[in-house]
Amino acid sequence: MLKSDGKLDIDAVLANLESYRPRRRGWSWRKPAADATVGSFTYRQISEPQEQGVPLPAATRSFGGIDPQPECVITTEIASGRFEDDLRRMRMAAWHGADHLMVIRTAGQSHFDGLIEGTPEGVGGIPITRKQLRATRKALDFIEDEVGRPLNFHSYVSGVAGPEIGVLFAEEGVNGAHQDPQYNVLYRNVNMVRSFVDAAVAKSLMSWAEMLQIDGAHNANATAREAWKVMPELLVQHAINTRYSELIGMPKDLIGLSTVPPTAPPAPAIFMDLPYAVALRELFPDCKMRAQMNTRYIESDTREATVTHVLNLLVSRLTSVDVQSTITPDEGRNVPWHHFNVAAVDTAKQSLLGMDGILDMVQLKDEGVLVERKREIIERAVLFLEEILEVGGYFESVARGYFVDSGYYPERNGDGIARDPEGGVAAGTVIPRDADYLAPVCHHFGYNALPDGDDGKPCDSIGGCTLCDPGKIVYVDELDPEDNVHSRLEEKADLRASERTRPEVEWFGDGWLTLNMMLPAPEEIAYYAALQMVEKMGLEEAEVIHTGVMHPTEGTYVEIKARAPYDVDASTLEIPEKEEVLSEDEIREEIDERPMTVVAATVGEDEHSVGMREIIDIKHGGLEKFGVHCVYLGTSVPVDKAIDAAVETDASAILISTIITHSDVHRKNMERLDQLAREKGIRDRLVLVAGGTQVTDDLAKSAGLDAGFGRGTTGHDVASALVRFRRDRS
Ligand code: Z97
Repeated sequence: MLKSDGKLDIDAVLANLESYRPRRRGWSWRKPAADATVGSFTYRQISEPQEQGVPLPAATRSFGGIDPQPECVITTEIASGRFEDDLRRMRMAAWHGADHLMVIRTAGQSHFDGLIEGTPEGVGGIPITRKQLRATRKALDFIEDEVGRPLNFHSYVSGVAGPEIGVLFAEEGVNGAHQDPQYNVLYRNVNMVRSFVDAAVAKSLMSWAEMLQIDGAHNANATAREAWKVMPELLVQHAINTRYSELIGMPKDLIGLSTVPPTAPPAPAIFMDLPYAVALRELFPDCKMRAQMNTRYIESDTREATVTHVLNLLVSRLTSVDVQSTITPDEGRNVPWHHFNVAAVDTAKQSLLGMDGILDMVQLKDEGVLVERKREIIERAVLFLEEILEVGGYFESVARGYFVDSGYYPERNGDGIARDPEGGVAAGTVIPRDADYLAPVCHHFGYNALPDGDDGKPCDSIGGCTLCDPGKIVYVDELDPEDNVHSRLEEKADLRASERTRPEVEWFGDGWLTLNMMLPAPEEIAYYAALQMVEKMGLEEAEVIHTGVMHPTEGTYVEIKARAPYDVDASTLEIPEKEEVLSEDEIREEIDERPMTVVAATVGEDEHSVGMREIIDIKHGGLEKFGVHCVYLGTSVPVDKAIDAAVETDASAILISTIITHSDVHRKNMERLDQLAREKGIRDRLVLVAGGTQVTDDLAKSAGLDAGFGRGTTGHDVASALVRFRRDRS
């Protein structure tokens, strides 16, 4: 059994996979919310809520933990390279609001010319296999029960094994896939005839399986020397794949266009990208838009990548988006890590919610530069298509290197990707079907012999195919005795079974951690100094993953990844019991009903006032914010004055603050406060609290006070404690 309150039980996922069947097929969209009001806010573009999840940080602290979900699907791209770790990453991302789990193989699937079994890790990652598809879909069933909404599982149909992958995906309930024959031709040098024939088969199967298709146009911006110049070509690539898919019978609402804005910082991004986005939507009004940020210029700076992502989200909100992709903000390092997957999902969620309803307030102009630029891009694309027809068609135009040329069409620089229609991987492997040809499954594309005189299904003659009768699917488990999921799990079996914990960024307990530091040195010195420092910390395999120049001589920000060769035994930790902090609303309501006055002072001969002001002033979220009436006496206040003021104002608490600690003066002041309150006979009705950098709760209590607050305390913490104390006493 999989347990909701514990870690994902990988062994339970792997058990009985031979009898696992996916519980549905096809893509799922989010359902518009029945109630548009969530907590204090009303939205215009949200969907039904999740049952469980992790809200945005501010929502947790200040808005009662609400977690509104935008109306469009949010993608996370998973690429840990080990499917057993992908599952955990999917769970984390789903809890933050991702419902499209897109698995990238770190090994190019296109390089495999057939299907393999098991879950071999091989060189650089795990290829597509039935076992890992099943395990993933099974884990997703469990995770979707946890979050209370459908989760879409997505992968890629590419390479000369494309038709086999199409069948496999249809059999195993995969919900979405990239499929675009142009990708194979241009980037994987698969023979063009073979690639288009294979695509017809794969698209036909995907249509039966009701999978959402995403095309490959975006690879042109990722590859082009100057990404923004490929705008006309992008429209052409979308058009070719969309029309081809339609002709094969794919419904338009399952055809997703991979729309990627062609610019990145420091370009005037919206000015250039918005006309492109408007053009795309105008040309393909019935298709779905899958929006992804531009990755062509992504560097190791996560801040920069995040802004690029947010600008893309603005385009999404100003036009329309059905699926919002979330390239992880560390894509530039080629290692998208767990916490960055989650960060990117949160960026999308936050931005989409933040721009909720924007088009109810602003309108895109239907005249002027937006329209002119849109028209210009479309005209260039139409001219491109006309030229393709003139020279004899798509194959000939690829042969001439028309695609991914660095010129802004009709300009050409002659550096496009040229492929030979007679060449490439698997050239000459397409042959006509015989009259009695029987495809391995129904819903194969093209001619498929029917039993004589029968108008049933082709597979009737063999008593059903694996799509019509899944009982016929043959499940083959791990074949390699060494390179398999069980041996990988075995390596970490001790750690999994123990209470020990190690950092990780990619795989369970891999020991990797990231560190950041700011060094007052030029970049080169900072680089090497940082490495030496990390070595002194006892970390291993240190590598600088990012440097940011603050000023050529004044300072450099450095990010490092390194491996911790040790772990911590959780059972040895002494974790202090945490006092639960009341919510802001609860405190405010209570103070509203029963007003509270407190006296506050920095006592003794101490002129520090900042800490105390932070705790009481409304500006910094102090006690005043909750409606507490604060009588602030100032600095260097004698302790007896604080007591007198409390009597005069009928205060329910005294807050004293001391920073100076020589001769233990902070402790003596606390003891004196308690003692004076007793002498006056008012100790019972007063809550006495001390604060300061050297104060701890234990110290204050041992000095006779009710509570002590040290570094990091907020007004919210103190307000919560005061309300609780007053409740206990009444
Ligand atoms: C995305 N960020 O989300 P191979 N077919 C098409 C593709 O675009 C791809 C493959 C197959 C990107 C990441 C990059 N694209 C994905 C149309 C990959 C996979 O099996 O690795 O050769 O190709 O779109």
